[in-house]
Amino acid sequence: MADAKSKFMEVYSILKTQIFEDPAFEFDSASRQWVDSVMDYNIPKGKLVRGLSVLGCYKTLREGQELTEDEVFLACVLGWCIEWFQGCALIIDDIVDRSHMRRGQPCWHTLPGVGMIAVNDALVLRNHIGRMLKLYFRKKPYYVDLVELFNEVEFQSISGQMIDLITTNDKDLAKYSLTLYNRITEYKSAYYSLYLPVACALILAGENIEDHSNVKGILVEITAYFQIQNDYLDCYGDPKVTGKVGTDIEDRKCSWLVVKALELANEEQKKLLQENYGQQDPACVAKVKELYDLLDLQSVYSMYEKETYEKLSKWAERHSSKVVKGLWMRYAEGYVEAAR
Ligand code: DMA
Ligand code: MG
Ligand code: MG
Ligand code: MG
Repeated sequence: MADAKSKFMEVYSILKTQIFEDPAFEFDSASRQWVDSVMDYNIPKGKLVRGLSVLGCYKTLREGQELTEDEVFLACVLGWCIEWFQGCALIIDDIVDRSHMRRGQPCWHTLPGVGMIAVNDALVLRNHIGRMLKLYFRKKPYYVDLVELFNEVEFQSISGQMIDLITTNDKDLAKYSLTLYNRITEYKSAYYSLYLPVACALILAGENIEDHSNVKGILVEITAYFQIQNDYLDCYGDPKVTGKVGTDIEDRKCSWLVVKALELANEEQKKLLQENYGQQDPACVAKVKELYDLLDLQSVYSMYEKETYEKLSKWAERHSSKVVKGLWMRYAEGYVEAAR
């Protein structure tokens, strides 16, 4: 694992060098330095679980066969394309969620001299992906499949982000339900976080991803487990551990916690939520948190977490796709969702 990580980091440096040599740009030193900081600040500082999973899944699929140097390299390139996508998505997510901390450092858009340039920086990162795919995969028979995969997954993620955001315009919390919650989670997180690494590995292994649509169901369930953890930590996590400060209550997010609170609350408590949820005022946020405590949401979450962990472990163990089992173990072991 440590080995895989250092190999992965080596490939990061190579990719950066290639980006600077891109014939489409004549980088002067200021723009070169800018792009360099955009990448270093926003891409390699997470847990890299998604990126590393491509190589992990690919190895599982090629069980028994040693991968060549070149195969390992290409798997790392695709892993980095996912991390690049994540870097881009998080820059935008932190702007629209009005967040200030990410991965233990101030969010990119809050830095002096960055501000709303961050919007364009996110687009720059997204466009690097197309250039990397072209550079390393243009001549492969599966090139079109890869490009389409990244396009499709991007569309699903930004659509999920859109639903996550426009839901908060609704002043009536009555519409916040587990069904809506699951829909948001599936689109904003599942496809790029879990399906994308698996699909990249399948394509590298010469498989047709259309033949593996049976992995989607369990990947969506696993994502729900991690997104619920993410929502829980938004309120109850220690910023020193999660690397960020939550904003879900202020942002009126359709978070798992508020959905549970609405399920458990009596009429008076629902009224309190209606009046205080989604307000920037710290006094309102405190009232919401008090209600969460009164409803003992920490225990409700613990129970959900334990049951679901067991359920998913059994399900993944029995799943017909060996990749699913490996992926579940990798994510469940080394993964603090909050660190993204
Ligand atoms: C959105 O979920 C995730 C992305 C990037 C598609 P979120 O806003 O809850 O994520 P986070 O808690 O990490 O800001
Ligand atoms: Mg966010
Ligand atoms: Mg968000
Ligand atoms: Mg969150």
